Amino acid sequence: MSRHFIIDCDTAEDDVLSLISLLAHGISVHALTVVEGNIEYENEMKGALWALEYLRENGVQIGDLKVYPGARRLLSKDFRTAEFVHGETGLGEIEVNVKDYSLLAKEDASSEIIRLSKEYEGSLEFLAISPLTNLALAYLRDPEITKRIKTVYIMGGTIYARGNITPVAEFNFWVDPDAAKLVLNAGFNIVMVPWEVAVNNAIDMVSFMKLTSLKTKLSSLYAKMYSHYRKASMNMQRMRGNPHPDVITTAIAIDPSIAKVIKEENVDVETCDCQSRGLTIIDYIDPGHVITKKPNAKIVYDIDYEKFVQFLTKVLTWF
Ligand SMILES: [Ca+2]
Repeated sequence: MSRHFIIDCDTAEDDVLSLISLLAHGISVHALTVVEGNIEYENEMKGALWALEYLRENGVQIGDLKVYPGARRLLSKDFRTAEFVHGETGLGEIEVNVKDYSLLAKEDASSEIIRLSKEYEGSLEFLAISPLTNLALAYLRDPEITKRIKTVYIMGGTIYARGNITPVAEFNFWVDPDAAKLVLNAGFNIVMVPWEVAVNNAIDMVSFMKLTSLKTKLSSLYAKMYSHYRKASMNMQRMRGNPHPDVITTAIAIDPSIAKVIKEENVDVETCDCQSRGLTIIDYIDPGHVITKKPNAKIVYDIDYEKFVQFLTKVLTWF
C-alpha cells in the first residue's frame, strides 16, 4: 500500500536529505510546506525549489510535488535564524540557483495541509522537521484535522534539556514554542524524536568516510551539502560529527525498527519568553502517580546507529 506524506521544512541540508530519503523509498510526497526557521525564509524557499529541480534533473519522478509558502512569522514571538550552524544557503557548498519557479505553488501551506488531510483522510502522514507553526495554523483553522492525519512525526524538543539554541532548548521548539504546545496537546497521533537522539548518533569519522566515498551523485552531494553543518557541529557544539535530527525522524517514519527505545509519555513545552523558553517537559513518572498526565506522544529515546548508517548508505546509492 502506498504511503502519503507532507514534508514541513525549514530548508537546510537535513531537510533536503529527508525529502530524498522518502522519494528513494518510493513514498508519495504531496507537498513541501516551508516555514520560518533555520535560515532566512527566502533562502529556505530557494533551497526547497532547488531540491525539487535537482531531483527532476536526475530523473526522479516528482509528479505534481510543489513548494508551498508557509508561515514567515511565529504565532506570538520573535526569533532568530541559525546561519551560523547551516550557512547562508543552508546547503553548504551547493550553489543554489533556482531556474524554475513553476514549482512554487500558488496555494499557501496551511490551506494545502487541510486540503490534503481531506484527500488522504486516515492515511496522510505529516513529517514535521521544522518549527510547528504551519501545522498549528492548519489546526487552528480546522481542529478536526487531528482525526484525519494518521501520524505526525516531529523532530523537536529534548529529553534531558540538552539544548542547541539555548542551553536548555532545542531550536524547533524554541523558535515557536506556542505552536509546539498547541500541536502536542491537540490530540494528534505523535511520534517525537528529541535532539539528544541526534547528538548521540552523530555521524562519526568512520561512517562519514564511508558515506562520502560511495562514488554516487548523492554521495558527493552529501559531502558538499553537509560540509558547513559538520564543521559547526564539531567545533561549536562539540559533537563527534554531523547530526541528522531530521533524517533520523524520517528514517523512523520509513522503518520504525530503526528506533531502539520508544516510550509513550506526556510531553509539553515552556512558552514563556524567558530563559527557559522552549524547554521540553517530559512527564516520565509511572502512570498511576497522582500528578501523572496522560501520554500524548511516543518519544524516541535511542536508535540503532548501525542500522541508521545502513539506511543512509541505501539512500545515497539511489543514484
Ligand atoms: Ca529542518
